[in-house]
Amino acid sequence: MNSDTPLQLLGGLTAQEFLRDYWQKKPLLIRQAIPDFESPIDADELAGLALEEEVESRLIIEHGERPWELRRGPFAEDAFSQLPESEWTLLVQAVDQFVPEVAELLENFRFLPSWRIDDVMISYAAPGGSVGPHFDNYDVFLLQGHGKRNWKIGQMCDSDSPLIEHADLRILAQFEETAEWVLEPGDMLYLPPRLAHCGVAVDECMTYSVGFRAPSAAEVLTHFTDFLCQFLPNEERYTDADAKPVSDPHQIQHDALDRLKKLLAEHMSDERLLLTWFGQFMTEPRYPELVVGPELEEEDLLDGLQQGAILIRNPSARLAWSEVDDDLLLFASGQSRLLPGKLRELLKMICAADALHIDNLGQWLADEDGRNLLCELVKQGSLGFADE
Ligand SMILES: [Mn+2]
Repeated sequence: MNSDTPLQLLGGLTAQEFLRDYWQKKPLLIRQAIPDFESPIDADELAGLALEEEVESRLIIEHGERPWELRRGPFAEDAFSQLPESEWTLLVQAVDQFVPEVAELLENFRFLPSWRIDDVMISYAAPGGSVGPHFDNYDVFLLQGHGKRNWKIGQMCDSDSPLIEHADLRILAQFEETAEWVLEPGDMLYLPPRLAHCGVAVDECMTYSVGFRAPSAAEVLTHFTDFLCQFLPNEERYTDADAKPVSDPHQIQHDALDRLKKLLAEHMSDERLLLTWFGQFMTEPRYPELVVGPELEEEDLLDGLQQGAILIRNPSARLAWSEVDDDLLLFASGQSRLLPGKLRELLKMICAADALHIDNLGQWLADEDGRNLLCELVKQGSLGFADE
């Protein structure tokens, strides 16, 4: 995609302008980001998903058994008939993994790295429904799918911002309103991380939230060091072959710190390992149990493709690629694979294509490494055969 093309989704801004002026910085309201948008699923279908075991869902009832009552799914079929007329919200996580038409919406966000995108959450609210004023630690695009929602935005928050007392929900005790809009279907609001916001359903409405992944500094350090340590032998230790006689044996001298800093820097600056860890971490599936594949022989894969079978990405899988020196790394659902540079176009196609078949795979099926890679990805569950 050309970053100089004005995008309807961004209200006529180019990707470059949006990233420079708004992304992670300030909110942006876009009227008719997707003109005449019609929600690909309706309230009943969303409620149906909330009955499923593998789907994460929540109900928030403002005046329930206690204020802001939270109920977690999966729900029983009669759960919705017993709700009040107004002031409740049903939230369903990662609908893009279960409804292909919802996953297609993400095509609009190709100006951002796909590995930064987390999921599409859909909320349905009865009139007056809200989840309370709160902030999130990640970027979000709020696309109005159906009905109208009133959005208010407020102050920038952090972990010291006062919250109301609640066991499960992080609702702000203070909200300093700075702007307010009513969003109609197709309108979209972008919010940077930590900006207070509060959306209240004007009439019954549905809102799509495209959320992003950003590991916390604590997660980066914990997980990367855990990953690194697998490669560090026990005999590799603090060393001081350069030690000098000490005047006070009880004092820790600063030269000890210098040796530690050197030890840390040596390992932390290994770019190949850092990239490998990061790619694996960012492609970890939200639901790993949904990324499983069959036993498969390369021959059977070839036969299948030759008979017209189509391979598609498992909607629960996450894929990304990168390069190290002359080699390539493919990250697939939390695993990494070092591959020869000649496979570059195949990797790009696997990550981007909606469908892989005999016509677009063509030459790659004649390549042993290419064939092997496709077979491994099917066995791992990242790619699967489309149902005919
Ligand atoms: Mn939010």
